[in-house]
Amino acid sequence: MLTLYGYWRSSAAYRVRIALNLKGLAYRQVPVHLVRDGGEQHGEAYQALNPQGLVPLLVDEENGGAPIAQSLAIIEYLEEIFPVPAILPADPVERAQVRALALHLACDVHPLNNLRVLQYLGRELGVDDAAKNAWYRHWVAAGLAAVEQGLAAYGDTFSLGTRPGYLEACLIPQVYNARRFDCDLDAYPRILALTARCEALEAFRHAAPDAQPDAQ
Ligand SMILES: N[C@@H](CCC(=O)N[C@@H](CS)C(=O)NCC(=O)O)C(=O)O
Repeated sequence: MLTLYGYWRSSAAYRVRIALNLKGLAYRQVPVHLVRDGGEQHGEAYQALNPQGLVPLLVDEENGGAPIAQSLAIIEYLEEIFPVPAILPADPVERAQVRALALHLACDVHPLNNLRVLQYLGRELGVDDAAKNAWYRHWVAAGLAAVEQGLAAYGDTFSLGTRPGYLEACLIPQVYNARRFDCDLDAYPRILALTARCEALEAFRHAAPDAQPDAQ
């Protein structure tokens, strides 16, 4: 049994839910409330599982049950253990290009806008909400502009041709975040079109934040 510790609005957990669904894997969810009581991710029970204090976290009972943190480590683990259907391209160059776009979102954009970073800006540095939103939108715009250029390679389809995969698992949660913070996305027609194609698919609909059992 696969168990995913996550939070409905966590875009990193959303990536993993998409990957699990694209692979058709059944999984159990354990919600970790990131806000209530200061955040369950900081509590003793969760810290014992994941000292990084972040979601998602995956536990695969069939494979020893050792907790695996970090969404991309989890997704790559799933790709290794459940290789069919693959979510990365077979060609090494194409695979590296997909990873490069996904990593740009996951490593260069998302961490700057994560909950604890925004909390630090507000609580420790006294940054007001307007300035925090400007910060947020600045980094999203920089990241999405680069990804928009990168998507030119994929035409009007998906990163795997007829179907979405790793790239879309990272992109669609970032778009969800951007919309949540009212970022203007008009400058990214390829991203919007790809997002619409993905959002029509069951794997993405079932992974969406509002469809999660802990959604509020
Ligand atoms: N690089 C990590 C990022 C994980 C992450 O930032 N998770 C957020 C939710 S999207 C979180 O747990 N935030 C809790 C906090 O900031 O206190 C990954 O890809 O898993």
